[in-house]
Order: sequence, then structure tokens, then C-alpha cells
Amino acid sequence: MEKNVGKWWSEGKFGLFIHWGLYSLLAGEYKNQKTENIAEWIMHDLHIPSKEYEKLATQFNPAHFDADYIVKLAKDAGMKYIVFTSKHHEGFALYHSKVSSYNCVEASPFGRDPIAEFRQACDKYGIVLCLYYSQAQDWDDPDGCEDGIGEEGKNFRSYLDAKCIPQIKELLTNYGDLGLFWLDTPMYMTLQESTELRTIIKELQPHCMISGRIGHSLGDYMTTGDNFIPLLPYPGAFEVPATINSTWGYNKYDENWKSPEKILRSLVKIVSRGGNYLLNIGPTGDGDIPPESLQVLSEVGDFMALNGDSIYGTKPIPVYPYDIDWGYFTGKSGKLYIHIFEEMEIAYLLNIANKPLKAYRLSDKLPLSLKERTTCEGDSSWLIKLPPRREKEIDQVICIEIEGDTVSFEPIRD
Ligand code: JFZ
Repeated sequence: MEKNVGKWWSEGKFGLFIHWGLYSLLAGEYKNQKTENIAEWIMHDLHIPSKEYEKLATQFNPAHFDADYIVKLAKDAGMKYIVFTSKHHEGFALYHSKVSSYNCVEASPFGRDPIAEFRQACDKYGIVLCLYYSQAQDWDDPDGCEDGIGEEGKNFRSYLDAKCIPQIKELLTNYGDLGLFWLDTPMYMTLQESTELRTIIKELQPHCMISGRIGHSLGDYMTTGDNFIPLLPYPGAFEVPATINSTWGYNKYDENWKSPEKILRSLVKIVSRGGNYLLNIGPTGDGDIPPESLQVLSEVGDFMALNGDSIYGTKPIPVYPYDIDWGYFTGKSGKLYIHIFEEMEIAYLLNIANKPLKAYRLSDKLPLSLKERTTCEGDSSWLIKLPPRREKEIDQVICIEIEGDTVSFEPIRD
């Protein structure tokens, strides 16, 4: 099978995941019972019957939803694509579906089509529109997959034919070019069924990428476990889907917010190992974005505005043989970027094989002195004098122009 990784994706590195659905209204609580798990699973975890859960649609009227605002948020954060939940496991479509009236245009007072609105906003800001679709799990459809247990009586094929496939076709037909179709939790789907979905998607949009969670390794890239970052550079294209707190869908009780520094460290780590970072927001049932998420996106955006060159279009860096806990490397042709997350006066590095030509701080091009020496033990070393950190600069990026195309490290010797 030929993998198809778009340049926009491999160079873009950073995208916005948006989890939004009826669960956003519940915000982690149903009839005074709190959910312990990720909030978009509340229907499943609190055993809410479909007929009950469906009533939520009549309350779905998010007055504050503004696709333009959200897409601009992504743009200002330095992101290159958005992935929006067109239908999550709950089964409710967040677009005008002719296949099932259980959608936010027909079944809710909202009456608008968020995907059509995202399409417009993405075109306006030059952001790539991508859609998430839960292909196997559908807790509203009696034949959809639930959690894979005790589902013998179901006719999964009939769900595929009556809902899943027709909805996938709608999404790939009615909203223009999609960059990526984000399938998830394949559960017990067979190789044949997953292949069928891949064929349908590629027939309709040959350039549309498919996430790793189509199942059976049929995706165009590897999707890691949520919030899991490979320790070593991974040899192929990969993406880390990640939350800012501990839930995808909005949960009013989740205050486990990661700091902008933690998020920025994750971004740099992932990019240094060759991956993409798909960072999530969970808008409320009203369409508002939690302020803590806005804060993170804004600080990451400030970083990206000045230091984007150290992220976009970079290639994975080989493993540096020493444990430096103060930072990370990224790089591209002729350039090594040193990301420094701690207060330091000097960056001292051993075993970099390339000859350095020039050193400067990326955010303001301030030239820096770099001394290259062979140590008394015969190893190469670099000594870079660091300027005082600029205000609010969480990650001070030093660019070293190097001789040679790619950076290489010398192994630790006896
Ligand atoms: C899935 C969904 O169930 C969840 O609601 C959310 O949409 C998330 C992005 O994806 O959850 C998963 C799927 C795979 C793993 C973990 C959570 N995994 O492989 O570790």
C-alpha cells in the first residue's frame, strides 16, 4: 500500500484538534453524577440510554460558536491544520447529514452547519481543514460498535452500509478538499472493512490523508497513543494527539491544565523526533473555549511567531548521546536549533560532528559567540555564550548554521 503524506502535513507539524458534540453540554456531569473518564465518553461510562441522550440535541444551541474565531486561534498559535469531530462515538453528526437526521442542523435548535462554517474560515486563513469521524463506535446506532464486548447480536455490516459509509461519502463530497480524514478506535473492524473505508476515501479524494487509527496499519502515518511521545526518533511519519488538560470533550471539573511550558516542551520534543503535534481544545456546549486553553495557545503562538523556523519543515534529529535535561535539538538543511528551556549563561555541548559557521538567537537574530574546541580528551566541543533571556521567552532558541546538510553527533568513546 502506498502511503501518502502531504507536504503541508509533514512540514506543518502543528494542528488543532477540536472535540465538540452533545457531550460538551453535559461538561462531565449527568444527573448529578460526575464522569471519571474523558468527558466525551460520558454516554458510555454512565450508561445513558440512547433515547435519553438524544434529548440533549434539543438543548444544543451554542450561541457563542464562531468558526472564524476558532480557526484564527489556530492560525495565531502557529498551527497549520484543524481536525474537527464530525461525529464522535456518541453518533451525533455535527454537520448537515442527509443520511441521519440525528445531526445538529435538523435535530437541534442550532440549525447551523459547523463544518460548512469551518470550511469558509479555513479558506480565509489558509488553514487545512481535516475531519475526525468515529467509524466503528457509534453508541446511538443499535448496530454500531460499543466497546467490543457482548455485541454478538449486532449487525455491524448494516451500520456500515446505512450510516458509516454514506456519512463518510457525504463528508468527502460536500465540504471541498480535506487534508486528512481522522478515523479512530477501529475496535473489531476487519482488515477487509478497514481496507474498504480506505478505498472509498481515496477514490473520493486521492490526496486526503488517513490517520493511523483506521486500523490494520492502513493509515498514511502512525498515530501514537493519546499523549504518548516516542522516546526515540521514529523512522516514519507520526502524529501525537494530545490534550491540554485530561479530557478531549469539555469537562467543567477538569482543572488538570498543563502549563504553556509543558506544552511547548512537548511540541519541541515531538518535532525533534520527527512527528506532528495535534493539540486539542474542547469548546463548551455554548461554543466558548476554556480560558486556560486560550492562554496556552496564545503563549505557544508568541513562540511560534518568532521561532517558527525551528519547527516548520524540520527533519528528525539523530539521538544525541548525552542526557541534556535543559533542552532539545531540532534541525533542517544546514541548521541546528538548540532549544533552551532553562536559565543558563553558557550552553556547552560535546560531540557535535559538524563545523559551526555562525550562531544567533532565533527570535531576534542577536549574534552570539560560539567557541569550537577540541577538549583535552580529544572530543569536539562547542561553547556558546547565552544572552539574558528575553521577557516571556520560555524556550530560547539558538540557531547554529553548520557546514554540511544534516547534523550528526559523534558517539561517546572509550
Ligand atoms: C480515542 C477516543 O475514544 C477519545 O474519545 C478521543 O477522541 C481520542 C482522541 O481518541 O481514544 C483513544 C484512542 C486510542 C488510544 C487512546 C485513546 N491509544 O491508542 O492509546
